[in-house]
Amino acid sequence: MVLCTLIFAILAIFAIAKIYFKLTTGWCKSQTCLVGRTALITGANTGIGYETALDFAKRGARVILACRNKSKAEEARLKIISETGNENIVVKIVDMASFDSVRAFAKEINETENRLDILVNNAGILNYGDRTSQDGLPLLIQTNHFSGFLLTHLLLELLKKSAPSRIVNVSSLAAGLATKFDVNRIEKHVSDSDDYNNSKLCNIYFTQELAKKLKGTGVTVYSLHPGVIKTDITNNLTGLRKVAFAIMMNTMSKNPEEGAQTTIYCSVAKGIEKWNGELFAECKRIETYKTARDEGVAKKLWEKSERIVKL
Ligand SMILES: NC(=O)c1ccc[n+]([C@@H]2O[C@H](COP(=O)([O-])OP(=O)(O)OC[C@H]3O[C@@H](n4cnc5c(N)ncnc54)[C@H](OP(=O)(O)O)[C@@H]3O)[C@@H](O)[C@H]2O)c1
Ligand SMILES: *[C@@H]1O[C@H](CO)[C@@H](O)[C@H](O)[C@H]1NC(C)=O
Ligand SMILES: *[C@@H]1O[C@H](CO)[C@@H](O)[C@H](O)[C@H]1NC(C)=O
Ligand SMILES: *[C@@H]1O[C@H](CO)[C@@H](O)[C@H](O)[C@H]1NC(C)=O
Ligand SMILES: *[C@@H]1O[C@H](CO)[C@@H](O)[C@H](O)[C@H]1NC(C)=O
Ligand SMILES: *[C@H]1O[C@H](CO)[C@@H](O)[C@H](O)[C@H]1NC(C)=O
Repeated sequence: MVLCTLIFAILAIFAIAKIYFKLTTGWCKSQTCLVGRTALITGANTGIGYETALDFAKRGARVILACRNKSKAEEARLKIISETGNENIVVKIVDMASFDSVRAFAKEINETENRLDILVNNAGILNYGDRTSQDGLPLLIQTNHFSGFLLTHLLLELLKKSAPSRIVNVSSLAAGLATKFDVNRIEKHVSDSDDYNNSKLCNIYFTQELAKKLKGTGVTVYSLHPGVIKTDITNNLTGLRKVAFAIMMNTMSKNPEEGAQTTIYCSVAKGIEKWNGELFAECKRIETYKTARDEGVAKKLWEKSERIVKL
């Protein structure tokens, strides 16, 4: 009897949480048309990135799916074309775990595309153990921060040429939990969980500093936290973290379409330029996390990242 009541209570809490999250999900209502515009999304073959690409395709954009796996990306491309009728969808291969790959990719985009109106830095991983990349950095930090930093720099000229244009950086709630972030040690592995949180804090700091540097160019930049979304990102977890995330993902989480709304909002909503450099959630600007308020750290992270990616 007691057990039944307990189980019922737990289920009720999950149900209430789910309803709460459904009701508070922000939807991007912008009607912005993207005909004649080009958008590039990293990690666009699945999850939030796929839904973002699908939305841009519906708006008529030329959409570049920047992915590491050709067969997965081709499959996504065909799905988007069949769902939207927009045939202007292209696949370009980039591995965000390798600076060489990012450089080669950016070079090709710069040489072959006439314009770039929207860059969405979305690709990210949650768990890769303590693996080191071929560039000698923790794989997670490189994928989630340094490669996006490098890619954004290499595409800036094209973005400026296409102004008004936007850069959108998909961060996470986890950035707010990065209380032990040490900018002097960002290139060092701590633990999967710390590395993820730190990398997502880097996304926010990078956005702030970039916004300052881009003042007056017509290029604006935003970071956001998408919420908790059921995607492939937790596939690789093990042990307790797997169980914890599975419970979270299967109870209170959003679906990828819901999860993509704030990314879409930051990419297309009119009149948000006054919030250049700021953080968004549920299609609204929010106060940035306490962990992300040190301008000195933002500046230092920038300088350090420049050195590490060899700009
Ligand atoms: N899901 C959530 O609850 C949540 C919450 C907060 C923030 N986010 C952020 O949202 C973003 C998208 O995540 P998601 O949940 O949509 O995850 P996902 O379904 O796992 O998608 C991640 C995408 O990134 C790609 N990717 C990973 N490593 C890459 C690499 N080295 N080179 C190129 N592409 C790579 C993946 O490609 P493959 O398919 O080839 O692996 C995939 O397309 C991430 O930045 C994540 O941190 C997610
Ligand atoms: C790409 O994805 C497919 C389908 O999931 C998989 O079979 C293949 O091994 C992947 N290729 C690479 C190079 O990772
Ligand atoms: C991009 O291409 C232009 C010419 O199309 C060239 O002048 C410029 O140096 C290139 N920039 C980068 C970063 O490769
Ligand atoms: C999962 O993590 C292991 C290392 O822990 C790595 O070898 C593997 O490539 C990862 N796979 C995915 C899909 O993230
Ligand atoms: C990182 O963030 C997650 C939530 O995404 C949290 O559960 C975890 O405790 C944080 N890790 C650390 C080391 O603070
Ligand atoms: C922006 O966010 C994306 C996705 O999390 C990440 O891959 C990229 O490195 C970030 N860019 C910077 C410069 O932090």
